[in-house]
Amino acid sequence: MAETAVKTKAEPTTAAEEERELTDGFNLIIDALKLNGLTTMYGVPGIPITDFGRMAQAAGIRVLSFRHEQSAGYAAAIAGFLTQKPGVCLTVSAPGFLNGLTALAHATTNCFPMILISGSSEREIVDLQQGDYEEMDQLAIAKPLCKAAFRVLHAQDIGIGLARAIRAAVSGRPGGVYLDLPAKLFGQVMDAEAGRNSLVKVIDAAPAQIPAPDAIKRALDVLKSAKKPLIILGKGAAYAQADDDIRKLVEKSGAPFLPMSMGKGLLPDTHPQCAGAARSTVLKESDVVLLIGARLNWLLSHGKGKAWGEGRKKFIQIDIEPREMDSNVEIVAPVVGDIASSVAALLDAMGSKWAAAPAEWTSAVNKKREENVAKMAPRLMNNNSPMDYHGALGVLRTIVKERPDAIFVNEGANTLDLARGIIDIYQPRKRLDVGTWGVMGIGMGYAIGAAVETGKPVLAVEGDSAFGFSGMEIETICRYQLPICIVIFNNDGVYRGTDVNTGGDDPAVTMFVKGSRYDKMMEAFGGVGFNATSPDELKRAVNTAMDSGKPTLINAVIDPAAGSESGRIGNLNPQSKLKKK
Ligand code: ADP
Ligand code: TPW
Repeated sequence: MAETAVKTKAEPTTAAEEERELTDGFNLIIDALKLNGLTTMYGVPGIPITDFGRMAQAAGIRVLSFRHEQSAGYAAAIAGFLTQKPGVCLTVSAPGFLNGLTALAHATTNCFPMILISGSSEREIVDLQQGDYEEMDQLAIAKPLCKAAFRVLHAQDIGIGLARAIRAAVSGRPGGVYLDLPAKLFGQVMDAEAGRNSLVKVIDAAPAQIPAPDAIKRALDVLKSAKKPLIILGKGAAYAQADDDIRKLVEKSGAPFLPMSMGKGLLPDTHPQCAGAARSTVLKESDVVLLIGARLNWLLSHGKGKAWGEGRKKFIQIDIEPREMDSNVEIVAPVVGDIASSVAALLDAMGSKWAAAPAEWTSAVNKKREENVAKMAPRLMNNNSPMDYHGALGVLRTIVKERPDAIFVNEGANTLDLARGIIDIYQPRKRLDVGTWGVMGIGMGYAIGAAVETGKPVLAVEGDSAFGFSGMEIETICRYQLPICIVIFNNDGVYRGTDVNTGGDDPAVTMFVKGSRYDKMMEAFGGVGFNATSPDELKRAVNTAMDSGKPTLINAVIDPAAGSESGRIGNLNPQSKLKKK
């Protein structure tokens, strides 16, 4: 492509040039996105991307405008998880970019493919730090927080720039990619045919990574030697969309399986091999553990210590990222490959005569599971008012059972931890939550992204604090008329609503306005609001919402004394050894 074919919008065109068909940065970005099947964007408009959003919309791209970039970014992140295509978030420069960056970092941490596209200020001014409108060296700031970051300066490089972003996001371990588009780029004019020729349709963006036959043999030798095998299914396994083979592998092995939070539903939580209700037993007592798309990070107590019975386990790990192996403890059988190829290879090599896990082990796990389920059952049936978590979650559990293809979004502390344990999930990728960082604020972005990408109804169960991080997006939900039902577990505060300030008249640090009516917020935007004070009322309200498909928010009044500090992870709070004042 000759340099002379590129002009900025401001430069006059010659008569000969006017004869030619021309294109510009705006159109080339749109064409490049469409060529690669990226037909949905989540963002917030403003200089320099407002017209770009309008033009994209006019060209048939679905552009969902949010009230805050962080929520738009979370929508894009979960779109990536659900579709295996990078979710696209579009923001303005500096502050908009920074708002979106949290979500990009979150996507990277959770291994979700996403592209954050931000407009940026004039390079010449930014580099000399002369104080441009929303000046910021965005590329430099994004780099350490994402998987890859690129800037496109010339219209003829848009095709390659987007191709690089797509490949970086989805190949290998998926993650977040930043694409910096300076304001000037949008208006750059070039010959239309040359423009078309400069676009790239990415072929085989996430190539299969076939595991080595030796690695498969080693893994099966270790698995065969197990007396007490356990399979852990992480969100990488859910992402991989190898659902049938994963199910076959688990069933053929006969081993108990433990789903991580977003791995729930790969096999139903009610499957006879599911050890979710015997979690601590299987972690402690297993001797061989097969990890599929799950990291041995804090969520699995780093694979060692008390939670794992202090003993040394043999770990087999399937992961696309070679450096994940031995990250916390020794992996005796690393299987480096993509999950679909690896699970298929394992199944193939297991053949038809694979001996299922020893019955002594599986029946011991079943017994424990049944005991724990029976212990919990009566608590889930209480109709107390104000509600406790178990009473409220008991009815939601039945509703999810009756509507297994609804997507369940979940955040909070007690609201998260208890719902994870109590609410069974029946299909893959139906439970979306706070992920590796335990981040509050994903709720409305995830709900919107999930509804838009899948067309399925969404049930979002939110702590009142958690909801507050993205609450304004209920206007977005009403504007696009999405089939989302939000249930807020309102216990008047963060964790609980009973904290007292021992040093003055200000409310305690974890307290909110007592008796708030979040349902009224929804009504303000034309959505449906309910106030539910008992499990019976909650059940009626959720069923009405799910039947209608109308944007609905239910304020579920929870006993302020019901929760515990930080839910299940209170032990991570540092404690002062000094006497409290
Ligand atoms: P969880 O929090 O559910 O335990 P993690 O996010 O810790 O799950 O782990 C997901 C893992 O899955 C990551 O290590 C990532 O590299 C891996 N992964 C993601 N997609 C694939 C894939 N298609 N094939 C193989 N591994 C994958
Ligand atoms: C971005 C810290 C973890 S959980 C939580 C906070 C503020 C809210 C818990 O209260 P909630 O739920 O939602 O009312 P419940 O059921 O216990 O009453 N900022 C970010 N992420 C995190 N994780 C926090 C703060 C936190």
